[in-house]
Amino acid sequence: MVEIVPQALISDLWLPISRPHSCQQFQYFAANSKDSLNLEDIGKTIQLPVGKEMHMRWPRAIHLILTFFMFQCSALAAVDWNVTIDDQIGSYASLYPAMIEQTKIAGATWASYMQTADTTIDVKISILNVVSNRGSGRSETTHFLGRFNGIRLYEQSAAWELRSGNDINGALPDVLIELDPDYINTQMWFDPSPLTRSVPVPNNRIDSMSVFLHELGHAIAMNGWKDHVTAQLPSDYQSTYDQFITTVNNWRYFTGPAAMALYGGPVPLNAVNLHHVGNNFGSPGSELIPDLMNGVVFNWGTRYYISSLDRAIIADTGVPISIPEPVGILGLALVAIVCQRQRLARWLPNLV
Ligand SMILES: [Ca+2]
Ligand SMILES: [Ca+2]
Ligand SMILES: [Zn+2]
Repeated sequence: MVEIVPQALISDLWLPISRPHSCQQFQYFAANSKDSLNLEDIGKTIQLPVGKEMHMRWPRAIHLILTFFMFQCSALAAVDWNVTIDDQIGSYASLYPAMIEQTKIAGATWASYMQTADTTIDVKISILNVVSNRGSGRSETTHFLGRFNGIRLYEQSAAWELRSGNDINGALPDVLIELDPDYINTQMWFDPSPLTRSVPVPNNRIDSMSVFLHELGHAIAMNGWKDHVTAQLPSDYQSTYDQFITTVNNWRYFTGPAAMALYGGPVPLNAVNLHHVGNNFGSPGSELIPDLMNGVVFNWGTRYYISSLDRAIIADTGVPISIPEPVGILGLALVAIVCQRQRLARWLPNLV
């Protein structure tokens, strides 16, 4: 089990953007809809205006301390992320350790917010030429939940296994992440310190940890079959994410109750790819461009963290993931103390 420093709660803080980017890396995706959730991200590059200035709300040190103690709760969950590399290009052996370690950390970061079963999520990273020249992430299959109002409902198999411990496809991989060699060669920067995420991300590169967190977000929940243009289902089935996609004035929104409560209303989804939040400046949801699961841009030189909104959306899909409440510092400290005691009680049964 990987020991991680849980920096993800800091995602609720926006760190200052130190410099404007004259050229920003645009990452949006289109996806194919098929019988199982076999979807692929397709992206391209455009120029965007400079991002908004954002500021830290709480002192970073206080959050670091609290997140450390909050993580003690997550230590109760026993998800092992088993990562294998399928290098079809054959020239990336030197990056295997970083890819494996970072995917494990990204998975553990997601799981740290969840109430999970004891299980092993097998992730296969395939390095191969894909049309998008970029990356993608998905579960390998789906789990049938039932028929509601005549529509069959499916969750992604990774979500099912995380919450139930049941592996729907046996020894086959549960999650597939695809990385194009061009994406690796020209875009991705592999963080030499993925636990602390403290080394500056180069100005001309996308942060690898952000990529792995993002792709796992798709694999766990933000995926489906609705057509990206029409928002219509292909047939009488939908994903747990699809069910909350709603159209208002020709814009698509996510209308899960937890996400709406947090956001203050329907959450604008990306007009090009429904599996992401936010749109470009001048369109609904431009303030969501800094979100990990945004569909507009992954800035070079920038780290992305799991946001409260990401967690709320995923909670709406049925994954048992915590959604932060505005409890303040004292409330967080109290939870941290309780969790720390629980953790100690687990490892030192005689303590309490
Ligand atoms: Ca498994
Ligand atoms: Ca499996
Ligand atoms: Zn994506």
